[in-house]
Amino acid sequence: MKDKNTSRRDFIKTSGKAGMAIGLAATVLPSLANRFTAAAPTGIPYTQQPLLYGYKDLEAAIDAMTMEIHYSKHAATYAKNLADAVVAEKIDTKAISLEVLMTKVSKYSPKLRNNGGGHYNHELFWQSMSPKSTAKPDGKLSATIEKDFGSFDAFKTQFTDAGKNRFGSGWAWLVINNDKKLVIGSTPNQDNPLMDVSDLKGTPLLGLDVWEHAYYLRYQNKRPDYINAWWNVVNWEIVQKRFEAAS
Ligand code: MN3
Repeated sequence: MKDKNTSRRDFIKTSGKAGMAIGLAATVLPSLANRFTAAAPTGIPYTQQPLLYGYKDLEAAIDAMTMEIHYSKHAATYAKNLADAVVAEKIDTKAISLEVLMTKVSKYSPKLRNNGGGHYNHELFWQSMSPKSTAKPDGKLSATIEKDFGSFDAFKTQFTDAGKNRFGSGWAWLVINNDKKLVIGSTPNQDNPLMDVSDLKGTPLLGLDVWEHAYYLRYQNKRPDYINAWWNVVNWEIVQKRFEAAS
C-alpha cells in the first residue's frame, strides 16, 4: 500500500501510467483520494514550484523586493541544495515523499536536514499566503480553533507570540498532533514539526517564517509588526484544506 503522504506529483504520475488509478484510489483508498483533489495539494514536491501570485501581490504585508529575494535566492538555494543532498545520500524521491523523509531526517546529514526543511517550509509558506486573504477561517477549522484556543483572537495572540519569542531564526507553526488537537509552537532554523528531531510534533497546517530575511527590508528589527501585518495575507482556504486532510 502506498504511503498516505505520497506526493500529488507521484500520484499524477501513477494515474498517468494506469488509467484505473484514480478510480481505484477513490474506492479502495478514500482518504488518499481525498488528499489529492486538484484544489488540495497537501504533498510538497521536491522541486521549487511557481508562486501562485506575483512578488508585489502581498504588499499588504510583504514588499515585492523581499518576496523576490526570498523566493528566487533564499528558497531557490534550499531547493538546489536539497536536490544535491538527495543525490549524494542516494534517496529515491519516487519511493519516499518529502513529508516521510522529514520524519527520518536524523538518519541523514545536516545538509539534508537544513535544506530539506528549508525547502519544505518555504513551499508550505508560499502556499499559505494569498492576495485574496479572508480575515478568518470558517467551517470546522474555525470551530476547532475556538474549541482548542478559546477564541480566534486568542489563537492569533498565541501564534504571534510563538513567532515573536522564537529566539534567532526559525518558524512559528499551527499543527494538528496525533491526538487530533491543534497546537501552536515554533522550531529553530529550518526544522519543522514533521521532523523526528523536533520537540514540536504534528502535521503543519500553517507556518510563518520569522528569519530576518523574511521581513528585514520593510520592518528591520520590528518582527512583531511583520507578524501583525502577515495576518492580512494568510490563505485560510489552504489551511482549511490541510486541516480537513489531516483531521
Ligand atoms: Mn525564509
